[in-house]
Amino acid sequence: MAASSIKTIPILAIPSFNACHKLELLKEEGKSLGPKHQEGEREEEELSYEFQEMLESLPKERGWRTRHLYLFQGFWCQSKEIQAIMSFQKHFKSLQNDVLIATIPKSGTTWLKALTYTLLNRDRFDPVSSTTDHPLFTSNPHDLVPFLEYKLYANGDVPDLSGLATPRTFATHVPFGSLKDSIEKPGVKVVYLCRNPLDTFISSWHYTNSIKSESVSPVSLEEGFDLYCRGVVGFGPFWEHMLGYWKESLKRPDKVLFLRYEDLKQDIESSLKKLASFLGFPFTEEEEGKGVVKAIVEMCSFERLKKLEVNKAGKSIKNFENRHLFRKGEVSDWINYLSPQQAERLSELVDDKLGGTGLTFRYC
Ligand code: PAP
Repeated sequence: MAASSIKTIPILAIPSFNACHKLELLKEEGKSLGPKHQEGEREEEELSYEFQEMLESLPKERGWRTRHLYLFQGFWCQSKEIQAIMSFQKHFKSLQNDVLIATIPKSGTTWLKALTYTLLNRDRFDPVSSTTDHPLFTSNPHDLVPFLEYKLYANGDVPDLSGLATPRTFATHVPFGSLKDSIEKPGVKVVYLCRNPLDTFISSWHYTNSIKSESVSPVSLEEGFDLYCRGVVGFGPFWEHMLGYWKESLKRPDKVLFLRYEDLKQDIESSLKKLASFLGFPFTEEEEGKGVVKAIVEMCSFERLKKLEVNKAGKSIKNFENRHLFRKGEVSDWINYLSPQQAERLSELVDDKLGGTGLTFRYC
């Protein structure tokens, strides 16, 4: 299932006369898409005027990586992602047995993609005998399991997904409520990975400041913390994101598997076996005897992935450098950044929002 084999059909509307006219006016005013414009500004200016008008009708806040986050369908999102989400909601047709990996950013998406890809493709690419020829050694996990909104439907494209190997495996950061009909086909499985909000915040803060455009001022820890606690973070509020998938996993445990990053860190072999069984590809005794589980765990480990050339020097999502996806990979790094008061405020917020739902976290 080479992501590179996916063909895309551009469907960006040809600008109306009115829009073209506005473009000319902007050029005259010196506001055109010149090279002096930085990525963060360009992201919004590349959008059609009709779309920009729609954006203007949405509540907005300062963005972490781009100028603004917009409140779209009840969650905070960047403009380009909104365009892609609208395209995927309109055009994506799920097939029986599709697998969808869902996370809020910085919960361990890259790790879960690596594990899922390696386990689902173990007949084609034997993890035990693979030395250097496994796709995971030359491709970042984000290229093996593409995001609906960052890759497949980005820029208004409508991809032709008919030639993909099955089970087709995709990923999304979109909250459960906005997946709409895309997972309702029988046999479609959703795997949600969650991480304690204190570590997720610190990971998000580091990442967005590492990849943001120069035209967007850095988000200080205090400012980011305040935005995060107010729910203003990509695909947030985080508590609503988590609760959407959590409730669905309780209602339909055969459809939605709810995993926690901290549990994977504590016992990755058990978590991997649970994942394989949920997806309908359990490990046989023979495979376990041959060391397949251990081989997958090792291949997908933070230490192994971080050292690969593709993850040191390559670029995947939106052309951001892969190396930023492999920072520390630990539980409780928040202790090194948050004051006791901040930690208390965020834990109280988590208790307030998630208390009584049965969803709890380990922070250390
Ligand atoms: P994404 O949602 O933007 O794709 P995601 O992969 O969820 O990002 O987040 C990266 C985090 O997962 C990083 O956490 P940190 O900032 O606290 O270090 C990264 O280190 C961690 N991570 C990446 N790969 C692995 C892995 N194989 N095992 C454990 N953690 C990992």
